[in-house]
Amino acid sequence: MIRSRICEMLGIKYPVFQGGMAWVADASLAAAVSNAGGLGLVSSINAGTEAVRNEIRKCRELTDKPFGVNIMLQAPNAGEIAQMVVEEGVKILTTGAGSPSQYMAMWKEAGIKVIPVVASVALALKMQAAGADAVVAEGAESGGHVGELHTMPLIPQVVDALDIPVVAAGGICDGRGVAAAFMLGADAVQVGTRFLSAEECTVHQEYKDKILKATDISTIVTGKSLGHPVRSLKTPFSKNFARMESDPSVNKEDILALGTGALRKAVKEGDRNGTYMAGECAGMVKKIEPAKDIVEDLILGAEKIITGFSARM
Ligand code: TUI
Repeated sequence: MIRSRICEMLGIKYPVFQGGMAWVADASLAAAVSNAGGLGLVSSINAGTEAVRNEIRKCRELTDKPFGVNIMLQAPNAGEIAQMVVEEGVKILTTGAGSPSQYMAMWKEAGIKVIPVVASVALALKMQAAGADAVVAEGAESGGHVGELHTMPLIPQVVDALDIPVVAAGGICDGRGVAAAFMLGADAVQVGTRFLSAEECTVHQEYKDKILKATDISTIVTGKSLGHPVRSLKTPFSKNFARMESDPSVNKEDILALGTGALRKAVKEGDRNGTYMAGECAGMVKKIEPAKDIVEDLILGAEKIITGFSARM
């Protein structure tokens, strides 16, 4: 069975993290992934700090297995969330979209395993020096907020630079991706897009339908001109967003206003003016199934490839 030092560190059966997807990763999904032997993550992006506290408490009722919280550092309430997770006795944290340096001492003091998401070797090194227990190195194939490097060159460069475990993310969707991540030197994988199709994922049906219909060329990165590049499904809305961005006569405030609240609208309402964040592997997601089947498919699929591998002639 595929196991790594991350499994011992976190007390999980399989080295599979579920991405802490904003608005999406609630107690229902996180508990299902943890119950399946992976690491479920509850997102800090929800209807405010108290709503996140509630999801953490709900998750604890739904699973007795380890789970974590993902903190989106660019959120206005990130500082409040950083405190709240300590109060709630959360044991595992991942962070995204920035550097969590200012919170590290508080979290380490509380005995929390801290696993920042990084998109470059420089930040990975900084996080290791600051006391991170592992990092998630996320390539730009992923959905949502993206960095510049892609998974294939990012993972080995981060692995070579660090001593702590590296979790590979970005474009990993089935056993082939998991096997590849291990070949690149990763100790675990983080998977987001595939879990959008989990039965326990509570996103609007329209979101799931759009993922199931996606092909290889269904995503687009917008927001680069605003300093927030985000990968999402191509829709009339996201294509219009891209057009406005490249039009010098449109001012930045108007573009920003268009994007505000758009992820929530997609997740909760299936709104056509929503942002349907998804990774490049959305085209590989073909059915709705229990989170347990997804976790097992990822692991068993990888094992089959690794044990039976010989080069195709
Ligand atoms: O954070 C993510 N993915 C996200 S966050 C998010 S929430 C959102 N909602 C509405 C609009 C936009 C976003 C959706 N998806 N992934 C982790 C990640 N972190 N990817 C890349 C990074 C990253 C990039 C630059 C981390 C640090 C960094 O530089 C930090 C520094 O200060 O050097």
